[in-house]
Amino acid sequence: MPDNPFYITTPIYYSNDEPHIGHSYTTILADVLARYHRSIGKDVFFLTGLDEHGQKVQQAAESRNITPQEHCDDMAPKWKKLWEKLHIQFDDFIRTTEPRHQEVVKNILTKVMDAGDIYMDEYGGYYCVGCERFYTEKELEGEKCPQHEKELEFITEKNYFFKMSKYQEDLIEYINKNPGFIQPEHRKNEILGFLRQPLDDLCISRPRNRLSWGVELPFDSDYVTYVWFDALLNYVTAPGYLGNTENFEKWWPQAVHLIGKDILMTHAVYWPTMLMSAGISLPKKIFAHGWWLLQESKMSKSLGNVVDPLKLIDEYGVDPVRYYLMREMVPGQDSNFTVESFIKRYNSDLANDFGNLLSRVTNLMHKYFEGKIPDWGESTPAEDKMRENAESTTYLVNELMKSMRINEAIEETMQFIRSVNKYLEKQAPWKLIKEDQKSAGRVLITASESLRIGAKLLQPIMPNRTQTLLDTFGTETSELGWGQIMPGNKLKKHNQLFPRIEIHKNAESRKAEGT
Ligand code: ME8
Repeated sequence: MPDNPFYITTPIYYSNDEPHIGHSYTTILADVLARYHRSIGKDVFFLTGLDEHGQKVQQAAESRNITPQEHCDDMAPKWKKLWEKLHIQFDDFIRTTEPRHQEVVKNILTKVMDAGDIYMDEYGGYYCVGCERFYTEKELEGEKCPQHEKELEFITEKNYFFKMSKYQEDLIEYINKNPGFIQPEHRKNEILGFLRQPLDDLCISRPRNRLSWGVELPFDSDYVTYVWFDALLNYVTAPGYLGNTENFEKWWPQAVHLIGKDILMTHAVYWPTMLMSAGISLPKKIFAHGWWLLQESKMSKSLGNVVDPLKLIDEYGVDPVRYYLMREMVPGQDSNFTVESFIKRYNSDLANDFGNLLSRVTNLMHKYFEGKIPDWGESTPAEDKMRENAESTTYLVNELMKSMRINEAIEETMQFIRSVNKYLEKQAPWKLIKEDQKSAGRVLITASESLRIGAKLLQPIMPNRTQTLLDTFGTETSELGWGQIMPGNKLKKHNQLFPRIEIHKNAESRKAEGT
């Protein structure tokens, strides 16, 4: 069994809505990390799924005149279909309505109750259905939810509470002792700042007569729990908290939770304190990325500024969408999604730098070497430099991928690809061929090997198109090291890897579609 298991999770998304670009981003990021860790020989467990209980789902079902379960059963395949379209290779897809999960919720609630950490109280607070949580006055801006900017309703009712405050000091100590626990750094500081104020206890129930769509409390059948005391537990359900101790012990200590910054508080404060109370160790890392922003006003006016992942996939293919999302967002900061920047990025990086290079190299080999990869020949300092460059890029990209700096890993790889373009320009094999066929061959195999390595480095991000490139050269090995390409291999025919997107044509077709 490979060492160092790698367990990666996405949030489980609310099943009341259709997936959009933001959900796609987190899930692609998890898939890229999962693929990368598989490629370096780690044993990977990649979990995603759906959060199916709560008021939002109940309301969505009511508005469709169907039961919440019917609504959830209808929505789950839609999410799975998008993930399939985005080539997401998850290992488990959890739904909170599954019996395996509800058993865990009841089990952990019982443990927390037995630890003396749950009590009943009458409570008044501002409830946001969007966030599915109460806000205290000090957290609000006026009477509006800071996330949804909606007026909130003040609700008073008897409910069960979790003594979150009891664990405040332990949590602060844990965060300070484990600097990598909350990432990026500024998010950790945000949480530590928040923890300087006394922590409130957490309302974890709803009376069944107000909300029935949740997990029944094991100690009071008039109440249900939903969303946070339900959903967060999915992360321990899936690896086998109940029923598969060996599996659980293998995966759980390695858990990396990828989330958006909107749910940082619930993951970095609620979740660790719940685990402390239940006597379960904490996950390895919580990584909160920023938001994709859509500038509505500009969107309708500017060129093709439509932000719909499904449409983009249909129009430009999955790999370019994955590439753009991974390249464009600096994790930890917000990013604007516009089709203009997508097209610009596509044309410059993928069509010009990467795809063109493959076409140029293979065209020359078809023209002068009967469509075969030429021999290495004697290397000169220029080839030695390319090799050094490939090796240092590989090293750096590995380091960046391991620390989840995907955008930087991509940029390093693209700089390397640009250096291959420069090498080719400078060596000009199309001129060399006239007097020195061997040297022209040496340049072409060197450029091909560099391209192969570039494709391997980009494979977790663009699994399909990079495979086309690797198939073109017909190398059997999946090794990254220099010198794997086989002289004499016949090139396989390939379509243009990234055909240039013509902006005018595009604008017209969008106009015709009325978008
Ligand atoms: O919060 N930019 O589910 P949710 C980037 N069920 N990421 C975005 C985004 C955007 N504009 N919009 C959404 C829930 N996301 C709970 C989670 S987990 C135990 C329970 C992504 O459907 C991002 O990962 O509202 C964010 O945290 C998540 O979707 C919220 O999904």
